[in-house]
Amino acid sequence: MLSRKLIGAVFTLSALSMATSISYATPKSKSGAAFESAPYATNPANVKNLIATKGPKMTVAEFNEGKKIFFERCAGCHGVLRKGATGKPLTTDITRKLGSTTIKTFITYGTSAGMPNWGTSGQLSKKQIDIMARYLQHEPPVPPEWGMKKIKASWKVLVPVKDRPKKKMNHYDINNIFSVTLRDAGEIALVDGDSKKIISVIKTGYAVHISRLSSSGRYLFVIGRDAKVNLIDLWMKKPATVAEVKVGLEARSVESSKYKGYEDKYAIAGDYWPPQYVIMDGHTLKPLKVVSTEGMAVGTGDFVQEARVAAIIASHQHPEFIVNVKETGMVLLVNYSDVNNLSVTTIPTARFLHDGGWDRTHRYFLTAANKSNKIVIIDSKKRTLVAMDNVTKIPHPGRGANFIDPKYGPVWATSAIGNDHISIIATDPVKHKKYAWKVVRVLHGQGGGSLFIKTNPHSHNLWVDTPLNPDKKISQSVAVFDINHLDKGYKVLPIAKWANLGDGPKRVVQPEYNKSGDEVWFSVWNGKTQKSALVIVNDKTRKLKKVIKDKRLVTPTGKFNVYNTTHDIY
Ligand code: DHE
Repeated sequence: MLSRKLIGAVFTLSALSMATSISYATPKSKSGAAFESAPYATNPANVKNLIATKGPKMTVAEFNEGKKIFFERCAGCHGVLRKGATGKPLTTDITRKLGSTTIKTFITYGTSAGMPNWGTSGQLSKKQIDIMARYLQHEPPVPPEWGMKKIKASWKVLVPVKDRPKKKMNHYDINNIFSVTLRDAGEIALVDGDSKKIISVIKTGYAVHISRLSSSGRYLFVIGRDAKVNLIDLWMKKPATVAEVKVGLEARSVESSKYKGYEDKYAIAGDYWPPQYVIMDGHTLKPLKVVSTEGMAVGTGDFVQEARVAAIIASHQHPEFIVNVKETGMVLLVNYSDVNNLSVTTIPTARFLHDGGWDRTHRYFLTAANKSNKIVIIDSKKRTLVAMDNVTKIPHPGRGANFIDPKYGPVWATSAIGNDHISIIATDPVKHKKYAWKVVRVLHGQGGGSLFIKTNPHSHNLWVDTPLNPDKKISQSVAVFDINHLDKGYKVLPIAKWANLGDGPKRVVQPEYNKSGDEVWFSVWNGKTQKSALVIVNDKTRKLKKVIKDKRLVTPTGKFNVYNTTHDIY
């Protein structure tokens, strides 16, 4: 029986991924591979082979298989150049010293530092492990670049601006539409929050990742892991894609300009590969500027080629996008007032920046440097670093949760992947100065493996998911705290049980509120060939309100309510 607290445990996603896509092997044991090991969208066939004479012998066919396995299983953690990120570096100076036998042992059994047990879990065969051990002793093949020429060639305007509606042409309250990620289908579902009916299912990029809204709430931006951006017009009778572009080979983030005077004007997408961000026209996705994020790492000053772009958030204080560069630990404030002559403020923080969100005033950006176990706080008005708080372990806030703590005033909260901690940081430097930017409370949730935490200004509930916890009871339920009585602990709601779906991992992921803040929606994320659902809870009574089941809801994960996402309410 696994410990409920699981301090220091490794939480993994690929067991689910494996079950959700035909291209993955079926796992035979526990939680499997690391969270970061979602398959890279980069097509290994396009990556040049570098079979070095110094590595152990292997055929071209074996090398190609090694490359495919590496991109599907390993690149997320170790990086495509194998310089290390959340996983250890695997460059040939290291791997050749380790030798085939030791590498095989690591791959087979995993390590306590987080390396999954690919062999004993049955996800890689002995033959595949032997190939991988030899493959890693050859130079890492580098995926191609994806510069402006290729970006432009991929750009399509399907409905020109002049042919788009002049006013909203449908009867939906578009503010209460949810864009639901259908991860393994490469689609999003638009769900009407009022009728709870699916309005349409729209084809997007591969292993689609997040949705964001334009400042007016009219345009929806969706990014796939293959770096394809879809621009969807919610004013159309039946909302559909009006433009698309491929900004790279691997990506996770997209955002739209929100500063006064620039509403809906620009969009930005951040790539994992090539390491770069791309600024686009907000109405057409016309690519305007591509900027590399390669650079020196904070602390060491070492050059990092694979400096991936993690979260991006639009500033409300200046015409700027705030861009997290994961491996260098630099937060970039990219000023778009003159896109031609771009000016960028670079703030050194901590390495492995990942996700984050605003405090309730939308001035301070609180973001996780996850493997550094820190929350970095940026003042977007003064363009400075305010503080870096130590939190444990592997904080993962999503966008975090803002509420008024009865003792400490306005606070922002994050949960964590590596333990049951919910860290609460005070965010009011005016009326609660002595607490500001300090971790004022640590609550204990159901266990580690949490990805998202949520509340709403109209609610006194704080919801904490735990989809990566290896204990099914925990991954299939959600904890809810009463904000006014935080010391009284939490209640558990059996969300997956309520959905009554039959077989499968059925992980409960990402609470999201409706527009009026009286319902909270959860995804019950099952395997690709199994039934999934959306479960809606009455926020006041904490009772089940509705289960949305539909065969089109394939692997639902993130949900983005138009109003809350447009206005950064969380
Ligand atoms: Fe995400 C946000 C990266 C795996 C669901 N994810 C983010 C962001 C980044 C990121 C950088 C912040 C974007 C922003 O705000 O601009 N995610 C990664 C990864 O690198 C990782 C760990 C592995 C990978 O290879 O992709 C990863 N993410 C996942 C999942 O497996 C999840 C749980 C399911 C899925 O759909 O893929 C998942 N990530 C999400 C969601 C958000 C997100 C729902 C947005 C949360 C929000 O409330 O804004």
